[in-house]
This record gives sequence, C-alpha cells and structure tokens, in this order.
Amino acid sequence: MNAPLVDMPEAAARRVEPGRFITFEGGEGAGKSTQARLLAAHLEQAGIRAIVTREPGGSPRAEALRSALLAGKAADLGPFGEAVLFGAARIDHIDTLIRPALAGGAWVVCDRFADSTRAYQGAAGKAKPELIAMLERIVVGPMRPDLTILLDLDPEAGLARARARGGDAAVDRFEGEQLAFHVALRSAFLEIAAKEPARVRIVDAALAPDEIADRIWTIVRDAFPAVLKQGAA
Ligand code: Z5A
Repeated sequence: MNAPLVDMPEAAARRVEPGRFITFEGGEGAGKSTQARLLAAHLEQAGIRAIVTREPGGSPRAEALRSALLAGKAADLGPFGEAVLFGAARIDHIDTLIRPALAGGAWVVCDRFADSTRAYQGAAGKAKPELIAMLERIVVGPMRPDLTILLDLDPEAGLARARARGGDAAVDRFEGEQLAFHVALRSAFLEIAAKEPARVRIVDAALAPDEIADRIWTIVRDAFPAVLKQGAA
C-alpha cells in the first residue's frame, strides 16, 4: 500500500490538551473583543486561567503578518492567496500560543479563528470552498475550537460601531469592502452555525454588552457542565 503523500493532521484523534478552546466570530464591530475580555474575566472569577488572544495575530510572527494583511498588502494575491497567509499566521499562533496554553490547562479565548477564513476569503471573497476546507484541515488539524460564539449583528450597525470607534483613522482592508460583502459575511457565518450547531452558538449582538455577556456565560456553563457547575460565579 502506498504511503499517504501528506500526513494529514485531521487523521489524528481529537486533541488531548486539557484546556478548552473558545472562539468568537462575527462581522465588524459585533463586539467580539469586548465579549472575549468579559468572558475571560468571568472564567478567572470561576477559578479558571484564561488567555485572550486574537487572529490574525496572537504571536509576534502572526502579528507581523496581521499588519501586512490589514494594510491590504496581500490583496493582489487574491482571496485564496490571502487565505494562505492567514493560515501561515494561524500555524504560528497555534504552535507558539494556543497549543502550549491548552496543554498547560489554560482556557484560550480567541477573537476570530478559522471560521473567519471560511467567511471572509471563502464565502464573501469567493475563494473555492474545497480549497478553503483543505487549507483548514492542514492548518488547524485537530486544534478545532470546542465552542464558538457567533455574535450576529446587522452589518450596517456593526460598521457604524467600528467607524465610531475608529474616528478619523483610515479603514483597513476589510472594513473598506462594500456593504454587499459584509451582508454576504453575515450569511456565511449564519450558515456555518446552521451546519455545526453543536459547536457554534448564535448570540444577538444588538443587545447591551452586559446582557450579551450574561447570555454567553450561560452558554459556556452549559457547554462545560463538568468544569463549570451551574450557578458558579
Ligand atoms: N480576517 C480575515 O479576513 N480572515 C481571517 O481568517 C481572519 C480575519 C482571522 C481583523 O480585523 C480583520 O481580519 C477582520 C477580518 C479579517 N476584518 N476587518 N476589519 P480586526 O481584528 O481589526 O477587526 P474585527 O475583528 O472586525 O473587530 P472589530 O471591528 O475591532 O470589532 P469587534 O471586536 O467585533 O468589536 P469591539 O471592538 O468589541 O467593539 C467595537 C465598538 O463597538 C467599540 O467601540 C465597543 O465599545 C462598541 N460595542 C461593543 N459591544 C457593543 C454593544 N453590545 N452595543 C453597543 N456598542 C458596542
């Protein structure tokens, strides 16, 4: 029998690291960074060591790639070329931060992860879905999130929030896309949630931040009942 050409990480069993991996996804200005911080604070209050990180970025090499990607320096490579660079940043982030943190028992709360590649470069950017899926299997392998919170918001409201926060600062590579791109993104995220309901939970991001945080905490407690007893914290 021929040996496989590539040792696909997806062939490995589910990851064995003791920590939990939670990601936040959604469009611009949906409140991902705000809620990632609030969830980490909640986890710490419950006695769990939590590390907040983000993508693209989260490690020095990935942050360097982030600067180039958000400045639009890779746009001419096309959506799949950009996806490959997001993937390169993700590999470094997983290898240097996410896997070691989970192995040490910490919980990792990540502001965006592979669903953003599916939505931005795949569905909205129109890179071929089978290529995006193959790239994800190679890059992420068994390091899939245990739980993903999708903060769902009308794109116009999200862009208005991001603009209000940014003031006169120049918009980045993705904020500058037309509204239709952001509408396609929202549909793409909702489609991912519909396909993977056990992993992806949708939260209405139009609510007040505290209300959203309460709903997320309920979801997290329900998802990990053995670790987070009902009523804890
Ligand atoms: N990208 C990609 O294309 N492919 C990939 O694989 C990955 C990423 C991983 C990263 O940019 C870009 O990279 C992103 C996708 C692309 N596109 N863009 N642009 P980023 O990290 O700089 O931006 P972002 O991820 O879109 O996040 P954001 O715009 O900073 O928004 P946010 O984190 O979701 O929201 P926030 O910072 O918590 O809140 C935004 C503002 O709204 C702020 O003033 C808050 O005080 C306010 N806010 C927050 N929550 C509320 C509520 N509930 N009500 C009212 N106001 C609120």
